[in-house]
This record gives sequence, structure tokens and C-alpha cells, in this order.
Amino acid sequence: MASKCVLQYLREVLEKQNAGYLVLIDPEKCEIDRCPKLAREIERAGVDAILLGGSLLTLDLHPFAETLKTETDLPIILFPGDSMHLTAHADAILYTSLISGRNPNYLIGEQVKAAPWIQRYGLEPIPTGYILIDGGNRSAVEFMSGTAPIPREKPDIAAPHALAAQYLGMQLVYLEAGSGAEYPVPNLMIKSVKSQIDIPLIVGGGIRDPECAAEKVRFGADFIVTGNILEKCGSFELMKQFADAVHG
Ligand code: 1GP
Repeated sequence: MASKCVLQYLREVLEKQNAGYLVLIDPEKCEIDRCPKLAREIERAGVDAILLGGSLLTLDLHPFAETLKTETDLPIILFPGDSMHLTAHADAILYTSLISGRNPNYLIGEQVKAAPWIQRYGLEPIPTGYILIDGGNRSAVEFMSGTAPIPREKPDIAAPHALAAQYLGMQLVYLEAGSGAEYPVPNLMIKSVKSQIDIPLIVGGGIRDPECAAEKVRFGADFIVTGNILEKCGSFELMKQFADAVHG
């Protein structure tokens, strides 16, 4: 993406259409040789942006971001598990703080370590309140961060977290059930959180079919993220169905 205003681009996506669709590529689960074709198909399917990252990376992120950028004009947005998951080849970074947890390292520690590199790499930081919800199984985020997710039946706890994110000046809220979650974030929790905030709401984790994605949008999600389902049975047709369902 030529300009460095990815947040503005995301806001325009929401002005133009019902909601936005983001595809997550986790380098640990995607062969780099697949990336050129995948990037072209993602763009052709009507996906709005690409998230790149994962909870634990053992591979070099640079060639993945570089390859994706060569093949698509869509924004490449880093979705880091920690401060080492950075590359200059992306456009922006979800500058997340894991606000559902009480681990200072994921609230502010990793962010401090990453800040000079974000500046050096010229990445656009998008401050994001990251809220982990119990997805029915133990997620990588839960394990890696050493934090407990918010219980699924407690929208009354999730909503003030999201409101606090907005009051702290964050620009997005991400409700995360965890990659490969058994259950996605519950509809009533999405509705409750959405009723409390004015900033865009991202929902991801365990969304496996376009109908589910459309349902989450109906309950208030502004952006839907899918990762696993496309890594497992990724096809152009499926991505297009997701994009169409989300865009309404
Ligand atoms: C994970 O929300 C994303 O951070 C996507 O989850 O892999 O379950 O689609 P899935």
C-alpha cells in the first residue's frame, strides 16, 4: 500500500460497506511458496486487508511480508505475538495491548521494546485494545501471555474492558477467541461490547463458515478475521464467500 494511512483506509472500508473482512496469515502455518498465489487470490476475493503474524514465530517474518507486498496492493498489517515480530516490509501494525490480562509485559512491556523498531521501520502503529475471550479450549495467546481469558458468559466484564480501551485512546478493539477456538466470541458479548464503544470492533477466532461471519456482523462486529479455516481448506471460492457474507 502506497500511503501510510491504514487506519484511515479501514475507516473508509466501514463507510463504504457494511463491515470489513481481514485474512490472517500465520507464517508458521503457511508455506512461503504459497504466498504469491494466495495474496493475489485474497485480493481478487474482495478481502479488505491482510493480517500477518502469530503467537509464536520461529520463522523469519521479512520474506513473508516482502512477498505479500510484491503481489498485492492490500495493506499488510502486522499482528504480532511479541516485540520480535516486526518487519519493515509491512504497512502497519496492530499495536495491541492485551487489556483483558493483568500481565504487565503484554500490557506495556513488549510495546516499549517494539516502539523504537516501529519508528525505525516506518510502520503505522494502530493502537488496539486486545481482549481475549474463552473460546472453549486453551488458546496460544492464553498460554504465551500467561493470562486468563474473560469467561464467555460474562459480557458485563468484556464491555468495560472495551470502553476502557476507547477511553485510553485506542483506535480499535479486537475481541479474540483464539486461533482455532472451539467456539467463536458469543453474539451477545459482541452486541454488549459494541453498544459501549464508538471505535471499530474486530472479532476473530473460531469463525469457520461465512454464515457465522455474517451473524457476527449482524451482532455488531465491524471486522471479521479468519485464519485457520483458510490455512486448512483455503480456496478462492471460500474466501469470496466469506467476503460476500461479511460485506452483506
Ligand atoms: C486468531 O482471530 C484470529 O488470532 C483468527 O482465528 O485462526 O480461528 O480463524 P482463527
